[in-house]
Amino acid sequence: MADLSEIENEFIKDEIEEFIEGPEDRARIINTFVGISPAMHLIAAALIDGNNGEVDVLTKAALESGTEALEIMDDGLIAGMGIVGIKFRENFIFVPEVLACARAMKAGMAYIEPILSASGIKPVGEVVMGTVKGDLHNIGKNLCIMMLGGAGFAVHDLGVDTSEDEFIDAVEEHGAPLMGMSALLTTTMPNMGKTIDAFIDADLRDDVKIMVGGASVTPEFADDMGADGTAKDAVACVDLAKRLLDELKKEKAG
Ligand code: B12
Repeated sequence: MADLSEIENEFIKDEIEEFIEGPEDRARIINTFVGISPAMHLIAAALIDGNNGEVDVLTKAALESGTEALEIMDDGLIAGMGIVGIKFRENFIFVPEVLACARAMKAGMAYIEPILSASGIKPVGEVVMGTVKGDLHNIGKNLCIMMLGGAGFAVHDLGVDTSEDEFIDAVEEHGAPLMGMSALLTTTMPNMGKTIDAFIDADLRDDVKIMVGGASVTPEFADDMGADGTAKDAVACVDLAKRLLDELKKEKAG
């Protein structure tokens, strides 16, 4: 197993030492950073620092020096975001810091995305995400979208106050196998269930896996309303999305 001492970048090493406490998280993050180039460490460090100007400059320079866009995305931007996600989940940093990191990620992705789409690299999967009808809270949803994007999903963001029909139209339009709904108000949480019922009525429920989330959404609530799963934060949302996609593939194959 890789060891922390094998990582040369002092900033990344300190971040792991100070903030990544769980043994599984630590092993995964160390493995991510061992063996990647010094330039990718610098991009990840600038992203963790929330420095969008630096990410912009370093990403451009890496591309100009011949580094592949995919390598910059995986070993620089996504690797950095992995640490940010855990720091947020464990309450070492809060929404404003995460939003700064998200801006930094965007600065790098502004160079990477056009290259990847021109080269026809397929996303991990298509996801439709939105905050349900009557609800204007979007910070948590946007964090999930950012992490999903970082993990290679193509995300179609329907924004806030999204009606049942808007969810259905978007899933049909993009042929998305996965959908996520967010709700923060006790008065709007039932709209997630109503949207799921609308998918059943439209005979589309078997074609799409549906995840739900928001501070008050429990696994029991998600189950009761007929969702396929919930996750308590943006890191867990990515794991859930991957698991649900796998499940759908197996169901379709069998
Ligand atoms: C910021 C905020 C606002 C902002 C929203 C700005 C914005 N652009 O989002 C503004 C000021 C607009 C606002 C308005 C209101 N708010 Co408000 N708001 C909050 C606050 C302080 C923070 C919410 C937040 O962003 N949390 C941070 C994010 C990162 O966490 P999160 O949303 O839970 O998301 C994480 C997870 O839940 C999960 N997740 C989220 N979505 C999804 C989706 C999927 C698919 C998955 C898998 C996971 C997932 O991952 C996320 C990332 O880690 C909360 C209180 C609190 N501390 O929670 C009140 C709170 C949610 N608001 C509340 C209320 C009452 C209102 C208003 C009705 C107030 C009023 N009287 O006008 C209005 C409603 C407006 C509307 N129609 O929506 C109440 C809700 C009470 C309740 N249980 O119903 C709360 C709890 C405050 C309180 N204690 O009373 N609010």
